[in-house]
Amino acid sequence: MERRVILYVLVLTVSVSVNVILVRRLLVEHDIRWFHIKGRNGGSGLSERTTAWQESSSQNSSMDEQVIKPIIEEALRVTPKNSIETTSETRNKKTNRNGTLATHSSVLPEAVSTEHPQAPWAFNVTAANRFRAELEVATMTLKLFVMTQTNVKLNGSVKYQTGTGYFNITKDLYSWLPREQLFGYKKYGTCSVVGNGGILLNSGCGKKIDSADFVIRMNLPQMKMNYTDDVGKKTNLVSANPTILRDRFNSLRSNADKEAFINYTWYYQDAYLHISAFAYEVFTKLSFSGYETIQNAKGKTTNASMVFGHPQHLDLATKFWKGKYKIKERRLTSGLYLAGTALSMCRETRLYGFWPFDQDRQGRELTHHYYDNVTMSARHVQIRQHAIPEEYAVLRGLHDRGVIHMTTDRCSS
Ligand SMILES: *[C@@H]1O[C@H](CO)[C@@H](O)[C@H](O)[C@H]1NC(C)=O
Ligand SMILES: *[C@@H]1O[C@H](CO)[C@@H](O)[C@H](O)[C@H]1NC(C)=O
Ligand SMILES: *[C@@H]1O[C@H](CO)[C@@H](O)[C@H](O)[C@H]1NC(C)=O
Ligand SMILES: *[C@@H]1O[C@H](CO)[C@@H](O)[C@H](O)[C@H]1NC(C)=O
Ligand SMILES: *[C@@H]1O[C@H](CO)[C@@H](O)[C@H](O)[C@H]1NC(C)=O
Ligand SMILES: *[C@@H]1O[C@H](CO)[C@@H](O)[C@H](O)[C@H]1NC(C)=O
Ligand SMILES: *[C@@H]1O[C@H](CO)[C@@H](O)[C@H](O)[C@H]1NC(C)=O
Ligand SMILES: *[C@@H]1O[C@H](CO)[C@@H](O)[C@H](O)[C@H]1NC(C)=O
Ligand SMILES: CC(=O)N[C@H]1CO[C@H](CO)[C@@H](O)[C@@H]1O
Repeated sequence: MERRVILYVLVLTVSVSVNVILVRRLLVEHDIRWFHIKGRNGGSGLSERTTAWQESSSQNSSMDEQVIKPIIEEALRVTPKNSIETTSETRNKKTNRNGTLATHSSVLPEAVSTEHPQAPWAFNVTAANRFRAELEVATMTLKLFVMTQTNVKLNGSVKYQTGTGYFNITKDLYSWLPREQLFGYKKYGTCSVVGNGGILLNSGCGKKIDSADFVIRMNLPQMKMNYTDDVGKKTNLVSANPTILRDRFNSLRSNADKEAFINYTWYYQDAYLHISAFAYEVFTKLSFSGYETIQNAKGKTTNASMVFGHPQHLDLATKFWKGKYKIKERRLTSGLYLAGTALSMCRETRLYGFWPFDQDRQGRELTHHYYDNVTMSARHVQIRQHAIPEEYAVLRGLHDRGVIHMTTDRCSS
């Protein structure tokens, strides 16, 4: 049967990442080598130095145990009686694969309509708690999600997620960091994690998305009024890929570029913009510029804040997902990264806009993003470092087990 390659496309938008060519170009464009220390053998005295994370884990491993032990205990506790669970039998009935997906049936992993009355779906609290605990132990979201004055040390260094470089934690950077982790383990009841897939257009899911306690979006998506019915308008955390600052805001070179960026953050209200400043060395300076731009305008022309993702967290999350599910890809998408992070932070994680197919179940042609007019097939050529179908299958599996919920259809009003 002919499998359509269109799959290599995506909903999750491009991640925390750029390709090598872009990296090289930027390295030349911005002379920013001085910003980081070279690798261990690069003669910068790094042999006696470790990352802040390594330091803290060796100096006080009891702290990790103290954090994690109750998590595990709680996960293993008996499921409360009043939790609603459907049987996996009910859930796994492939009732609605039928009909609507003729052309894709060979590649769709159970395209279950989550709104379908014949397949009542409910969170499996036991399964969710177990998976959350496993994920937390492996990725330490509670401790490491964003860089804080607790998980890095002044005059210490962090290791870049990619490559061998280190970055010294200067006084300035240190002063920019929040004192403690802002996003706790199971801190929120429900979270919406919003991918940018074309499936959201005309979905009517806006109200449902906004009804969550905490709304996570990715890659600074378009939030114009036009889309509110479909994607909502509430945002608590949004990832800001440095490539967006480069491509859409001209690397924040001029004041006009900065103003345009600040202006654009209006849509995110008082959200945290999460930037991976230490995934690639070439983007650190631009990320700092983003931070300063926001900070200078804060309370005046923007209410948003910027936080730096901890590269160690990104690294651990990458290892967890790739290792556990044998996903072969260069980089995780921000979709899977943030969905996993939400799983740690939220009791109930609901995903929207994750749908890597070029049609919906009714055969409607979908665009790549809900806000653009780019067809999936035109886009897929450009996305090579991610394994979107595999990631989708992983999330689908978690949905089927009641660990997360995926909405992949229109929302009934
Ligand atoms: C380790 O962490 C625990 C809990 O935060 C704290 O009580 C203890 O004093 C710490 N020990 C050291 C050596 O820092
Ligand atoms: C919920 O998940 C647990 C752990 O995976 C499993 O043992 C149990 O059968 C599930 N319950 C239902 C109703 O599916
Ligand atoms: C960090 O380094 C600066 C300059 O080298 C020094 O003045 C300061 O005391 C150091 N701070 C700490 C906490 O090590
Ligand atoms: C980083 O810190 C180390 C040790 O304190 C120092 O030798 C090195 O020059 C620093 N690098 C930068 C870029 O400031
Ligand atoms: C809504 O979309 C139309 C085109 O579809 C556009 O002309 C208009 O400017 C948009 N309005 C807003 C508020 O973005
Ligand atoms: C900022 O937004 C306002 C209102 O949407 C608009 O009038 C103004 O031109 C924008 N400024 C920039 C620099 O984009
Ligand atoms: C910031 O928040 C305040 C209080 O909600 C609001 O009045 C103001 O308009 C907001 N400013 C911006 C730039 O969004
Ligand atoms: C999207 O592209 C199609 C085909 O090029 C065109 O007919 C349609 O008007 C475009 N829609 C928008 C919103 O730009
Ligand atoms: C419209 C359609 O495709 N109907 C199919 C639904 O599934 C049954 C059993 O799998 C098929 O026999 C129908 O043809």
